Amino acid sequence: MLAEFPWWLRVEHVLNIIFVTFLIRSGIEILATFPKLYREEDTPVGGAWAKFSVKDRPRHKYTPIASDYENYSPIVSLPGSGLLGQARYWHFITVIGYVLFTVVYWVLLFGTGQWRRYIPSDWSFFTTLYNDALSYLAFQIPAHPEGLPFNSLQQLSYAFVVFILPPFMIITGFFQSPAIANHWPKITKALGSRQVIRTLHWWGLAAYVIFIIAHVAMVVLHGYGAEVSKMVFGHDGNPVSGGVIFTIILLFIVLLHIIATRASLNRPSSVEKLHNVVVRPLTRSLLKLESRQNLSDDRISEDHRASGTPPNTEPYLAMIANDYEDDFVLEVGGLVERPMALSWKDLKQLSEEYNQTVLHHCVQGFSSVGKWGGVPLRELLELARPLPGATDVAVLCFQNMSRDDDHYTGGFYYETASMEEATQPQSLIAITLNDEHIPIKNGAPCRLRLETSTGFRSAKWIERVEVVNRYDIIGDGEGGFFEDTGDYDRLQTL
Ligand SMILES: Nc1nc2c(c(=O)[nH]1)N[C@H]1C(S)=C(S)[C@@H](COP(=O)(O)O)O[C@H]1N2
Ligand SMILES: [Mo]
Repeated sequence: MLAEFPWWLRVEHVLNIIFVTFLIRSGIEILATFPKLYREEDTPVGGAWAKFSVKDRPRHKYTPIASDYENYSPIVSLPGSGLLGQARYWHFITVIGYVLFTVVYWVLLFGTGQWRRYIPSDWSFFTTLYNDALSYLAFQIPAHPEGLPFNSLQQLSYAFVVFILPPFMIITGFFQSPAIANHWPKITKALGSRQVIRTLHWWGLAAYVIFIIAHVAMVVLHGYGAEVSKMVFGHDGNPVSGGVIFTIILLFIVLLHIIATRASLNRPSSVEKLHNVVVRPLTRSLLKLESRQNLSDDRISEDHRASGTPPNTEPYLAMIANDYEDDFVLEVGGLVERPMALSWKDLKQLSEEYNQTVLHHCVQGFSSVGKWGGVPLRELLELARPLPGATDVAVLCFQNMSRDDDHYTGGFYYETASMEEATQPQSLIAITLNDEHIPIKNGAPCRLRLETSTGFRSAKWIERVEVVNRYDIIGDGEGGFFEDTGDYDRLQTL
C-alpha cells in the first residue's frame, strides 16, 4: 500500500512546491528589508550575529533603519526591489493557503495510514539509517526496504519536512505578529522573544532551502524520469511521460511566480485586493487580541532604536529647544462633543503616572523594549466624547516626509485607527519614554502607541488627534502615510 503514491498525495506534492516557493521568495524579500539577525530581544547598531547585506554604509551612531533596505533581485525574492508591503501581501496570502493545506494533508495522512510512509515503526530503523548513510558516502544508492518507495535517509528527511518544519514555521511565523506576540507575552518570552523567534524562523527557511537542494539532487541522482513519474502516476513505471508532464508542471509553477512578481511590480493594488479578500478576515480577528504586556523593567532597551527623521521646521525646533512643557498643545478635536487643547503638563497630569513597558515591532523587523508613559487613548476619548457616527481616530504629525526625511517622499505623516483599536487598553498617547521626556528621535513631545500593530502605525511627533467618521478622504485615503505610499495594510496586526 505504501509502495505507490495515492492521487491526493501527488496533488499535495505540487501544491507544496507552489506554497513553499512562494513563502521562500516573499520571505527573503521580508528579510531583505532588515537583513540582520540578532540574539537579543532588541537590535542595537552593530549587535547582529548575521548580516545578509552587500551595501557599504556610513557608521554613524544614528543610522536610519530605512537605509538598511537591500534590494534583492526578483529572481531570489518576491517581488524584488525592496517592496516590503507587497512581499508581506504574498507571504500572508500564501500562509493562509499553506496552513489550511497542511491541516488537510495531515488529516489525510493519518486518516489513510499513509503517515507510516514517513514515520519509522521500529528501532532497527536507526541501524538501517546508519548503513544507508554509509552507502551515500560511498556514492552508492541504498536499497529501499520492502514495501516502501524510499530509503531510511529519505524517510527521515521527509518526516522532518512533513511533520516538524511546517508547524515550526507556522508557530515562529505567527509569533512575529505583534498582535499575537503582545497578547501572549509569556509565550513570546518563552520562545526567546522577538529576535530569537525571527532567527528561528530564518533557520526554518535555511532548512527548507537545504532540503530542496538535497531533494532535487537526490531526484536527479536516482533518475529524474523514474522519480518524478512517481509524483505524476504514483509509480515509477512511466519515466518518459512522467518526466515530460512533471517538467510542464514545474514550468507552470515558474509561470505563477512570474505572474505574481509582475502583478506586484505593475499592478500593486490588485495584489492588495487579493490580500484583503484572503487575509483581512484573519487580521481583523487578530484585532480582538488586546496587548497585555507588562514587561519587567530590566528588559528595557538601552537605546530605543528609531525609524524616520524628526520634523525639521523652525517652530518645531524652537518648541523643543524651549522646553515645550508650556508651549506645546495637543489638540483633540473633530467629531467630538468637547474639543480640547492639552499642554504637555495637562497630559502629564491626566496620565496619573500611567506606564506600559512593551515590545516594539517595526514592520522591517527591528525591535526595542520601552516603558511608555502617557494617557490611554480611550481615556482621552472619554473626556472628549466622540459624537454619534464617529468611526475612527486620526493622528496628524508635525513631520512631513518629503521635507524632513531623505528616504521618503510624500506629505505629512499621519495614521488612523478604528474606534475598536483606538480604545484598546494599551493604545496610548505617550509623553514619556523610560520616565523621561520622549527623545526627539522617538517622537517628542508626544506620540501614538498602538501595541497590536507593527511600528509604523505608532505615529511620532503628533500635534493633533482628530475623531472622524471616514478616513478615506485623508491623505490618499488608505488610512495612513505608509498605507498610502508603501503598500502596507492599515490592519497591520501580522
Ligand atoms: N511621524 C512619523 N512617525 C513614525 C515614523 C515616521 O517616519 N514618522 N516611523 C514609524 C515607524 S516605521 C516605526 S518602526 C516607529 C519607530 O518608533 P521608534 O522610533 O520610537 O522606535 O515609528 C513610526 N512612527
Ligand atoms: Mo518601522
